Amino acid sequence: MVNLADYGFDDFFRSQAEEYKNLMPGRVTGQHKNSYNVITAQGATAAELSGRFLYVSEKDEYPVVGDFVMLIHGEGVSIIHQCLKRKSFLQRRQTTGERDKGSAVQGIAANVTTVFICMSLDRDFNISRLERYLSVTWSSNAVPVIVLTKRDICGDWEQRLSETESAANGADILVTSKDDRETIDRLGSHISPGTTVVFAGSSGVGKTTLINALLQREAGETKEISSYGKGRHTTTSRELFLLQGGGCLIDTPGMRELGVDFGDIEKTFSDIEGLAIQCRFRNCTHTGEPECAVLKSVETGELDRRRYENYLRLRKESRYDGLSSREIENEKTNTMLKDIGGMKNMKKFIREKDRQKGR
Ligand SMILES: Nc1nc2c(ncn2[C@@H]2O[C@H](COP(=O)(O)OP(=O)(O)OP(=O)(O)O)[C@@H](O)[C@H]2O)c(=O)[nH]1
Ligand SMILES: [Mg+2]
Ligand SMILES: [Zn+2]
Repeated sequence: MVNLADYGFDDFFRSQAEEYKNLMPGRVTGQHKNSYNVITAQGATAAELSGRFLYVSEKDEYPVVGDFVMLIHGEGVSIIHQCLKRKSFLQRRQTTGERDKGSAVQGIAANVTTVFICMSLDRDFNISRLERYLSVTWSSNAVPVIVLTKRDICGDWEQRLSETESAANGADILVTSKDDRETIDRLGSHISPGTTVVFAGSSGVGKTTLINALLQREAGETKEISSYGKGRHTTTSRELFLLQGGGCLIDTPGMRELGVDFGDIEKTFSDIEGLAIQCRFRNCTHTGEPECAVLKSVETGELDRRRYENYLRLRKESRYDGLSSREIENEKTNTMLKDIGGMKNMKKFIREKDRQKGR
């Protein structure tokens, strides 16, 4: 018998589940192309979405690892009929190259308490990417913890730690090394019963290695790597594990790029937002207006230029953020017009159409 409470099934989910008298609750532990692995009180089962669910739901409403679902337990395959409301939802925007392949956003994990943002202290180290991960995490409703890995093979790790501290903006930072048990235990102390921690970060930074160490097991494939981010992903799917002392861990394949549509830029860059209060204009964009407190801080060196530029970059990517629905529509129209060659061309195009219609 499995106690679903160990998997984080609490009153929030229980009260939702009570509305479905004939269905059994379970948590998604694995996700494949057309099927899921789900853990229920009766044990692990393979499951598929019901025809009705597929019919009435949008793709981004489909369950992901970490979701609590309501199903009918079958002999072979169980059938999922409902996905319960989420406490948190970590999702990424697909980058431009991927966009045409499917929906614009992709769910990574649901009902996550903490995101361990894993970054290696050697070649993978990149503060701008960290700020990206922080933004996406803050907007998911989970709390970020920065995990710097591979301390053993980085000589000047203290320098990199202090760079990380200046970008963390309040998030906890842990430094680890796979063979240093003390650092692994410190990681474990951030995981408590009932919580769910997802390990995110580039391929090869050591996510699975850390999970194996925490689970004290050999399973979960890791691979020696010679190059980063070249598509040599060792972990190929997301998977949820139960930790002995309580708590759930989710392993994910490294992401090559992380778009920030839902990025909560304000929280990651609250220092810049704080400065902005002193700008002369309330709607200052900090890109050249007179008496701009942000630009002034960049000039005096108080605000790191790299951080300022990354802020502008991320803000531009997530420009729909914080706009009213009407403003979003306007924004999209402007982008569309820009895409086909600007307003002038659009007018020319309309005139040409009118001419053809003989107006
Ligand atoms: N020197 C050193 N090597 C490490 C450390 N942690 C992991 N590695 C090595 O880094 C390589 C990649 O580790 P993985 O755990 O597979 O990395 P991953 O983040 O799970 O990668 P993906 O599954 O592709 O996303 C393996 O060869 C590990 O042995 C560490 O602390 N120190
Ligand atoms: Mg892995
Ligand atoms: Zn300004």
